[in-house]
Amino acid sequence: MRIDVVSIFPSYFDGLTLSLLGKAQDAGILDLRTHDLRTWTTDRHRTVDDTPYGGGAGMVMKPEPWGQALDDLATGDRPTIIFPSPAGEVFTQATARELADRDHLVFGCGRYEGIDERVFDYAAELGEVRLISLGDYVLNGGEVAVMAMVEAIGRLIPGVVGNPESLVEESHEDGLLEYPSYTKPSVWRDRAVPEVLLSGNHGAIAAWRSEQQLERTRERRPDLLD
Ligand code: 6GU
Repeated sequence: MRIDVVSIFPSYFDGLTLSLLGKAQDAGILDLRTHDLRTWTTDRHRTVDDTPYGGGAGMVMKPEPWGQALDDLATGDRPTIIFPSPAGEVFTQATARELADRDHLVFGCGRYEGIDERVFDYAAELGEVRLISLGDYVLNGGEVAVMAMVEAIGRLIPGVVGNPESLVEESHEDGLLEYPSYTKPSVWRDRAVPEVLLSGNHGAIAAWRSEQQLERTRERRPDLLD
């Protein structure tokens, strides 16, 4: 899979060279390229923003650098073009699964009060456009949101996570929260590991874990059970 990320702070994404996603890039499974939006400016000050038409607080990202960037990165293969935005659809594990199936993703990180609206319309001529939010709170820009999305998507690409079985027993994969985990010692600071996990009875362990998943989901995330 190829992923392009356009940002005025490309060094945010240095962290994605660490750990499993770094290994996936070394192995050629993931081709992740980060780009500085200012590369596509033409003026001496490399300007990416301007005042909003109609007035109001803050600055708006100019359309021209984004147009040039998209022309260079969405070259005929009709990628999925994702703009992180608190005004977008909410990102879930289902979104991650859907996007992990694509060959080419382009992420455009907005800053300031946002990107000139015409950019989204133009991008739709080059690929499938998605505005995606991490949730109902506001970040200063799309970079941190894109890091989260790239990690959630990247780990679903076959071969990125060494043991594919560890993918299926996680929170959200079956619509429920994950069951609790324990390791040695069996008693720690007067707290014992639940007896059933030491029993060797695999049927009883599976039943206990399912019960724990349901109970936790009911308690912490009742919205997932609706
Ligand atoms: Cl995707 N962007 C910004 N700026 N804020 C957010 C977000 C995205 N998701 C939640 N808050």
